[in-house]
Amino acid sequence: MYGSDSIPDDPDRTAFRKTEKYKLYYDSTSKSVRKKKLPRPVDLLEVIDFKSVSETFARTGELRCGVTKVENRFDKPVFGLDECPGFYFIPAALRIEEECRWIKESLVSFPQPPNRTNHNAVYGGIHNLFNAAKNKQVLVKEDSVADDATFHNHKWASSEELDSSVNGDNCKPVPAAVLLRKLRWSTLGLQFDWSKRSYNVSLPHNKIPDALCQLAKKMAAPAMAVGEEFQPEAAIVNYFGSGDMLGGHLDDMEADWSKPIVSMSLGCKAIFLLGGKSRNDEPLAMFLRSGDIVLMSGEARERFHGVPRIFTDTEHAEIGYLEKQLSDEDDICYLEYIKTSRININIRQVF
Ligand SMILES: O=C(O)CCC(=O)C(=O)O
Repeated sequence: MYGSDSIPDDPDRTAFRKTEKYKLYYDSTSKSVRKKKLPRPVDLLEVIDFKSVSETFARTGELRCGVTKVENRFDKPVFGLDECPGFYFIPAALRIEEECRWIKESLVSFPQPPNRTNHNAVYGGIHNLFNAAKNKQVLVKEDSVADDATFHNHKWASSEELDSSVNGDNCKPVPAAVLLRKLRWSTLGLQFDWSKRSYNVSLPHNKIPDALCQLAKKMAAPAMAVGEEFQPEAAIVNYFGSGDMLGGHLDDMEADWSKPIVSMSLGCKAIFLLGGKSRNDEPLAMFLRSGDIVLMSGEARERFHGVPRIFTDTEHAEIGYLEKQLSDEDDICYLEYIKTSRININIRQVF
């Protein structure tokens, strides 16, 4: 699932996997271990850039071959692809203030129980992870269950408060900063059970926050039938660090595929691959920037898709403008995180 050092040369790799050439590979030509490994340059010429599509369209009214402008009552241009009905791209759909708001919510409130995260399996629900990381705290086992080898009963402690007698070898204190870096997903609304690959409606959950619901309804409009309104019931928040990727997959657990998945990008720029109904269909690659929104509905829902690469270097991440917006002392912690990360919030109607 994550970045590796060399490109495997397997003739049986599917067309989808081959396009994962965009993955982060490091040049390992240097013999010296001390020499910093550099990311291998990758040819980005074939990657569709909807920012430039949008700018060219605004300037000249022209569109690149294969791209269409979708008529809608939306206040931003919405683009589609001739060969992919049901796929919509809304470049710079979010205002900068909205980007910052959803970055903060994704880090502070979305991973809060009863929402589940990838940490649940080992630690149970963890409260206040982001603040604990900001305050350099560590997760320790609660005294009352010191003989229990799991971390399901835990509390935050400062390093000064650490009592080594409570935490045996099995349960070393874990820095919140490490847990934050290892946060891969959180789920909002109806909770998804990854082990069963289905929604488990009996798991405790909160409704999707109202502001996110309203935003998703508005953004979903270009993909909805006239007179119908999108009903956000669940969302998955994906957190990507440098070298992380999301392999080719289908989102097929919702009942009605005519309803779109509303997918919002925040933070560092990424490459998104939109494949076909088989892994053997060669995918199209496109850039996803902070503030872009993608809708996948109808036929597009049957297509494999994935994210092989995020760009965390200053030149390619394209989030310099967030530095100004998050320059207050209270916001620096968000900036530090997002400078080398990407967050994706994808919102779904389940039934
Ligand atoms: O990160 C993205 O843009 C895509 C996320 C996605 O495909 C998923 O969560 O199923």
